[in-house]
Amino acid sequence: MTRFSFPSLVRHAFGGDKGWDQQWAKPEPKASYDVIIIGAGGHGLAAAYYLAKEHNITNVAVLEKGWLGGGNTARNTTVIRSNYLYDESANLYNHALCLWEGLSQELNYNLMFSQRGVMMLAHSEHEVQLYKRHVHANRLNGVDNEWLNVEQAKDFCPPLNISPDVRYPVMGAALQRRGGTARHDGVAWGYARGASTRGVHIIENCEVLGINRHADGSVSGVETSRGTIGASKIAISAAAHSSQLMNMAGLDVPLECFTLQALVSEPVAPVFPCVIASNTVHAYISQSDKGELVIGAGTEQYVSYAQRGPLHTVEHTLAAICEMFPMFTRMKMLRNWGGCVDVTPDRSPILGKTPIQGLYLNAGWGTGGFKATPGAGHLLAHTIAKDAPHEINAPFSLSRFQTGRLIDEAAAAAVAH
Ligand code: FAD
Ligand code: PYC
Repeated sequence: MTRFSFPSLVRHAFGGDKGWDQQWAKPEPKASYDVIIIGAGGHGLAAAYYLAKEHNITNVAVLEKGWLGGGNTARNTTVIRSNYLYDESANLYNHALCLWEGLSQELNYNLMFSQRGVMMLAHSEHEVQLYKRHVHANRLNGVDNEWLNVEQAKDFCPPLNISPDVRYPVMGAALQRRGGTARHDGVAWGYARGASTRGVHIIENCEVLGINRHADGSVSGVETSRGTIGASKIAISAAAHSSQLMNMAGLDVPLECFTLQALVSEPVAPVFPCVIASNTVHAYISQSDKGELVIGAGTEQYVSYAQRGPLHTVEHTLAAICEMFPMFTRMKMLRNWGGCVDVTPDRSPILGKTPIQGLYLNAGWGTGGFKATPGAGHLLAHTIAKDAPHEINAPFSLSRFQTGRLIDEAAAAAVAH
């Protein structure tokens, strides 16, 4: 019988004896590909993986200006849920959640996906009504969500302070038990390995500087820091930089960027069983498998590409966390950072074709695109392969900002803004 030691099992789960960045090939760019995906975040890599796996399109390059998975994929707080209000969004995010549920097995990569439950706190009568509305709408869409009274919320998360004497007492909570967390970089690495083994070229340190077009307007390739590369299909999946790339193709898009901050504490023994978000006090929290408390703030109120934010926002968030969970008052924080998130006017993403033949856009995921990673990649791959959106992402077209058929999900964010 083969015997595995614990370290060897862990090594196996993360790709055997190879270092994390040796698990995919590092080819030189070719002169041309069938498909170019701009941005090797989780979304771009997932799209490449599904193009190869489900559509047999393997002559694909993923171009990344930095290193793989170093964008918002590396900066997010890994909250996964699908409790969005409208039918279109419930379908979209639930599609992603269903993919998450089998993804470690599919990629043979331990994504540490943990359905520990996401609880969203209500602190006012308005929020009670709002979250109850979400619960009913979700259940009609087959998305699990349940309303908890104050004592039930405390039972689910014992560290929660339910005293009526705090500034914003907890009045109840909406709980999605299938929600949870995953290892953020593992997702990028798992998809990268899966795509690379199927022949996809992942090319790091390759910044796209221009988008070339034929005389008939269709795309012909890109100018990059490593030379010109041809392709008849190009997908922009570059999060906060997507609008700049769309500008290179001559199109303006309704996207604005804001800084979103997060921080982690020193690691401690398991004390926090779930994910909790509170929009009213601008804070959310979970505990990683390493033991760190993972804490996030609300979005900054000014437009910026900065990947850092002001300290007073974080101080405000920590004050709120200490009031909700007094046992954390003396925790030490290890590090804090910011990411730049791209936001649409209706707070829903854009995922589909553009007016330019051969150009596809996946952007506008704002504060909530990590949870969507498998779904966004899957649907982007479908859209590229068929040159038409899947029925799930059809409502998320760029043209909705002309037709006015918006999907207003501002209230569904777990992040205050
Ligand atoms: P990215 O990972 O940013 O990938 C885009 C890539 O494109 C980058 O690697 C970038 O370098 C590359 N790129 C850009 N321009 C170019 C160019 N010109 N040429 C080549 N490459 C280029 N979402 C959740 O669902 N749950 C959360 O808990 C959550 N928490 C968050 C917390 C913070 C602090 C932040 C900042 C975001 C959070 N998000 C969360 C949002 C989530 O991180 C993003 O929506 C998601 O990671 C987007 O993935 P992506 O693959 O599209 O983007
Ligand atoms: O979309 O659930 C979310 C989220 C939580 C924290 C940041 N984004």
